[in-house]
Amino acid sequence: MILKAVLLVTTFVVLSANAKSIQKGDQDWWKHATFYQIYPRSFKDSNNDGNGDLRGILDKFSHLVDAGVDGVWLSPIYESPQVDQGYDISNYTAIDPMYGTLDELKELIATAHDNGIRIILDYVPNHTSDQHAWFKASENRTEGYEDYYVWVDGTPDQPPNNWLSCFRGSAWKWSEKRQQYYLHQFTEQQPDLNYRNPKVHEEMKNVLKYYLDLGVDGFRIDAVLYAYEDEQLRDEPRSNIPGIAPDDHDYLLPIYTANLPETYDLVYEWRKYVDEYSEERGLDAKVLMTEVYADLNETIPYYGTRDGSILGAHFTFNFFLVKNFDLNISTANDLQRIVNTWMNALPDIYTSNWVLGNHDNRRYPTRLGVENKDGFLMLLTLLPGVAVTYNGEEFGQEDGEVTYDQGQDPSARDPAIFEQVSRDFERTPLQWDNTTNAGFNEGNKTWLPVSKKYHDLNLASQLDEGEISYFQNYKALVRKRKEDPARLGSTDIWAMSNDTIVLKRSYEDKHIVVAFKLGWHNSTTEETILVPGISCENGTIALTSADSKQKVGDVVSVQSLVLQPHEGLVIDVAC
Ligand SMILES: *[C@@H]1O[C@H](CO)[C@@H](O)[C@H](O)[C@H]1NC(C)=O
Ligand SMILES: *[C@@H]1O[C@H](CO)[C@@H](O)[C@H](O)[C@H]1NC(C)=O
Ligand SMILES: *[C@@H]1O[C@H](CO)[C@@H](O)[C@H](O)[C@H]1NC(C)=O
Ligand SMILES: *[C@@H]1O[C@H](CO)[C@@H](O)[C@H](O)[C@H]1NC(C)=O
Ligand SMILES: *[C@@H]1O[C@H](CO)[C@@H](O)[C@H](O)[C@H]1NC(C)=O
Ligand SMILES: *[C@@H]1O[C@H](CO)[C@@H](O)[C@H](O)[C@H]1NC(C)=O
Ligand SMILES: *[C@@H]1O[C@H](CO)[C@@H](O)[C@H](O)[C@H]1NC(C)=O
Ligand SMILES: *[C@@H]1O[C@H](CO)[C@@H](O)[C@H](O)[C@H]1NC(C)=O
Ligand SMILES: *[C@@H]1O[C@H](CO)[C@@H](O)[C@H](O)[C@H]1NC(C)=O
Ligand SMILES: CC(=O)N[C@H]1CO[C@H](CO)[C@@H](O)[C@@H]1O
Ligand SMILES: [Ca+2]
Ligand SMILES: [Ca+2]
Repeated sequence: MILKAVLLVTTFVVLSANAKSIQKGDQDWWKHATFYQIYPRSFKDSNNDGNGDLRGILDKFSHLVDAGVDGVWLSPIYESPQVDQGYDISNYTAIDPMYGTLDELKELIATAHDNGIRIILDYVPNHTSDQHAWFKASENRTEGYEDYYVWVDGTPDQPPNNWLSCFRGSAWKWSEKRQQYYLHQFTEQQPDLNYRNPKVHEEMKNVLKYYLDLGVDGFRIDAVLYAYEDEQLRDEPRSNIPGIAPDDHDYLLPIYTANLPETYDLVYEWRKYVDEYSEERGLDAKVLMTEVYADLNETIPYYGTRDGSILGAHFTFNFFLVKNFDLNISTANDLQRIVNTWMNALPDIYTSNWVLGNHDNRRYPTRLGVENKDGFLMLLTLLPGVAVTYNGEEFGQEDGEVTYDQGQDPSARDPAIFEQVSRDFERTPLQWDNTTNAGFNEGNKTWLPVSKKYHDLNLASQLDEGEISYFQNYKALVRKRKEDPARLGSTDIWAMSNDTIVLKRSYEDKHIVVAFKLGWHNSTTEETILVPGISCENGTIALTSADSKQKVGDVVSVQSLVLQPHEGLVIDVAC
């Protein structure tokens, strides 16, 4: 006990050296924030059981302070049988013992706030675990719980309709006990809650309140587009995408199981709830960010407006750089188009946001080319609005190596689809240093294998502030985001050729220019560009990609700027 107390004091002292505790009264704190997603199971394992945990996050908290992020979003830490890595929750208001205790969560919130960092929790409203007390009671037809889930009559061999689970096969599971089918849009251990029941709305608001009372600063809302389904249970039409197996979710067009109009209203209801909560108590805004993979025209309404005020999410994740950009076929023109399409669809009152990776997608250095990773980081951080970092991205971690036998992702339990579908590659443990298990723990086991790349690719090797490294660039870019042109400036983006993209952020007479020559069309030759829209001749190099020949502080001509393949430059211009 005494030892523990000493350790806590030490931690506090070390961190408070950098302390910039939260400025209360800043309602707009989130509008230009850098959010950092922690996937807790892979972050840091403090007790050598192979799984990352809350104590591990506390042990590494000084790294988040050093990185300079404004907010941390934790993927689920709640009690769960872990069928879908914690996205199958058996009790929303209990912490899974694998991750630690409620006291540790409280300590994490306090530590974060002492260091000026906000804490966002994951909120998983579409479904619970089949081990949740509500589901057990509902399956049992216990009074009051009968309609907590989507129950439909049928016979064991005839599901109610053709709907498919996101994780393959019918979305319906027969319950022997209740002699009815229940709906599950993910695994069969994840029964869908019934949002046509007002009691479910109450219960789920109580979950929000529970964590708001603990002082969290907002929620990332998981898979919300699946909240409602067609009441008439109509069959969905074929998508007619070639080569898709009949049990694959993409075999059908999800017109009756995703993005129903009621889903938007649900988000607006939660927004009202968190706004009222903070207004009544005189607190800073509590932020809602929604996870929706959909067409632009179905994504933007999650923000929602009426009479000039925003009704819905503070922002809904912009996944278009993740989903619509393919290293093999896309050009700088495509990149420009993806950025402009999003910006043009977004009314000025909405806050933009940019994402290159998360726990559901291949890590972007792997996806977009290891040599391109600095350039993409420059774009991600200097485009307007919120920037989101998936843990490990800040030091350039790449996908790990995972075999089928080592795989853990329930959506990929079939060797034929493993490589293509599994999300295990982006979930391997964080590579802290070049010690055993990359410093993730000291034990023999890890829940997913540590990537063999860790000997060369780890955070510790990038901590020297005097050397150009990916992490030093990350820190510098997070700081640069606070400068006027990045925070408030206008945005222009141009494709100069198939390979080269220029982003210009301008505020009064100050400009921040990102010039980036992507290297994927086998371009081996340098390219000379003229940065558009700038009247003076010279700028000063603020940052370079790792193997650039340019030096920070050098003066370069923006009228005739030479770029090498894969080179990314950030240039300050004043005129
Ligand atoms: C969830 O866990 C908390 C804390 O252990 C407990 O108080 C509560 O009754 C549980 N709720 C349900 C629905 O099981
Ligand atoms: C199941 O229902 C019976 C009868 O209504 C009730 O006595 C029992 O407590 C219920 N069990 C659960 C787990 O809800
Ligand atoms: C969104 O646009 C697509 C075409 O890109 C169209 O098929 C669809 O009906 C539109 N959806 C809505 C809700 O307007
Ligand atoms: C891109 O090309 C590489 C090499 O030609 C290939 O291995 C990879 O599967 C391709 N990726 C996609 C998404 O088509
Ligand atoms: C690793 O495994 C070996 C052999 O099973 C055991 O002797 C050793 O104590 C383990 N080390 C740790 C840190 O768990
Ligand atoms: C990492 O550690 C291994 C073994 O301890 C050593 O052989 C290797 O040179 C180290 N790599 C780097 C880049 O320091
Ligand atoms: C640019 O890309 C397009 C389409 O990928 C291709 O047709 C064209 O030849 C390329 N232009 C140059 C100059 O490489
Ligand atoms: C790049 O060059 C390699 C080897 O010269 C060739 O196999 C490949 O098709 C080229 N890729 C593109 C996109 O031109
Ligand atoms: C631009 O920089 C070059 C090289 O440092 C210098 O010779 C030139 O005078 C500068 N031009 C202007 C307009 O300052
Ligand atoms: C893209 C996606 O499906 N993200 C999450 C949605 O919810 C399911 C089930 O909760 C998770 O497995 C996914 O990670
Ligand atoms: Ca652990
Ligand atoms: Ca649902």
